[in-house]
Amino acid sequence: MLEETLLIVGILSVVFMAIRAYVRGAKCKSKVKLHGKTVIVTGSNVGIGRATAVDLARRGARVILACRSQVRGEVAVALVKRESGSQNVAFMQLDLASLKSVRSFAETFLKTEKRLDILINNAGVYKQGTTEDGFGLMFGVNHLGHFLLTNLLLDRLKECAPSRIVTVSSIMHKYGTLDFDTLRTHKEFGVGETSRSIFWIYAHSKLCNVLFTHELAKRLQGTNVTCYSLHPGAVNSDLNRNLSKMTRRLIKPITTLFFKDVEAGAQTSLYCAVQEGIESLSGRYFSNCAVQKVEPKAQDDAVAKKLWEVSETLSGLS
Ligand SMILES: NC(=O)c1ccc[n+]([C@@H]2O[C@H](COP(=O)([O-])OP(=O)(O)OC[C@H]3O[C@@H](n4cnc5c(N)ncnc54)[C@H](OP(=O)(O)O)[C@@H]3O)[C@@H](O)[C@H]2O)c1
Ligand SMILES: *[C@@H]1O[C@H](CO)[C@@H](O)[C@H](O)[C@H]1NC(C)=O
Ligand SMILES: CC(=O)N[C@H]1CO[C@H](CO)[C@@H](O)[C@@H]1O
Repeated sequence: MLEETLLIVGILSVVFMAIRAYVRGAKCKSKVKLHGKTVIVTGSNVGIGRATAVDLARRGARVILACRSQVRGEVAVALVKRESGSQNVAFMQLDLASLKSVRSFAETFLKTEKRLDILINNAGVYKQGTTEDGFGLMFGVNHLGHFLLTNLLLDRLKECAPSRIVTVSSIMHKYGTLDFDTLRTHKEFGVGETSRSIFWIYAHSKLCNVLFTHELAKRLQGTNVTCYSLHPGAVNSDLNRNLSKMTRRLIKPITTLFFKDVEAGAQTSLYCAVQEGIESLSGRYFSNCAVQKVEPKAQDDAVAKKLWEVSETLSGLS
């Protein structure tokens, strides 16, 4: 009886470890060091962003944690310093749900920092709400705030070329559509009143990430600044924090077994940020540390250009 139990426990552990190893996915193998380089990671006080920041700090980069909460940001700075063994980590306040905050972040950054070599647009929300400027929270934070931020930092990135812009999208972009009529008549682009609409609006915002990167690459031709969008994998993070307690309890066994931990979830962001030799893939979408094909709607030149122009207007750039 005891032997049988031990055997079953043994087999289950091996199966569990095999599944976990498979789930972990590809690893960024680049050994590139980043001494003398400066990196910004948005939304880096927890989750994929913080794991990304730790790795970049280990490589010797000066890492700026661009987070909306001073308290959570400072706590994260201490943690990233401890885990990376680097002291070259700093917090700078950035609330992507406020265009004013984005502008003041960029202003402070450009005044106080000399370089910008890698910008990682990582912050994201999956929840209902409205930004300070009256946009839907998911459109405002996931797309528009990062659109403005990137544009305000573009000259510095060009001065420091070769440099890179990495935008964390999601496989959910496949369910997204871009309805410019909705955007014209409802500038908030959806607030997310029901759990169904939250799903769809999140998907739209993640499609924006892919199309933004597509158009950005064109505009950056000849500058040695390159850009990439990506899916990090299904990652066990706090992104689901706004789901009900019941739902979170229900999906817990699934996420524990089948979702990546945040270190594994950071690998494709890191790959896009540092991997040597991917410059010719600027504008493309990555997953599991490899470039992926996307559907026509996610590489539509005309739609990407229109999204850019609409975003310029909405963010007050033009
Ligand atoms: N987890 C997944 O399975 C998965 C799958 C596909 C794509 N993604 C994408 O991966 C990225 C990282 O997500 P995660 O899974 O690491 O989620 P997370 O643990 O919830 O982290 C999200 C980060 O974004 C920050 N953030 C939210 N609103 C912000 C705002 N207004 N201004 C500045 N920062 C803000 C959060 O800060 P606070 O702590 O202050 O809220 C947090 O640091 C997101 O873009 C997400 O869409 C995740
Ligand atoms: C881009 O990089 C190449 C190769 O290093 C260099 O020859 C070229 O001058 C650079 N172009 C710009 C605009 O910096
Ligand atoms: C379950 C849960 O936390 N729901 C919250 C999701 O976010 C909205 C707006 O931020 C809150 O009103 C809900 O209570």
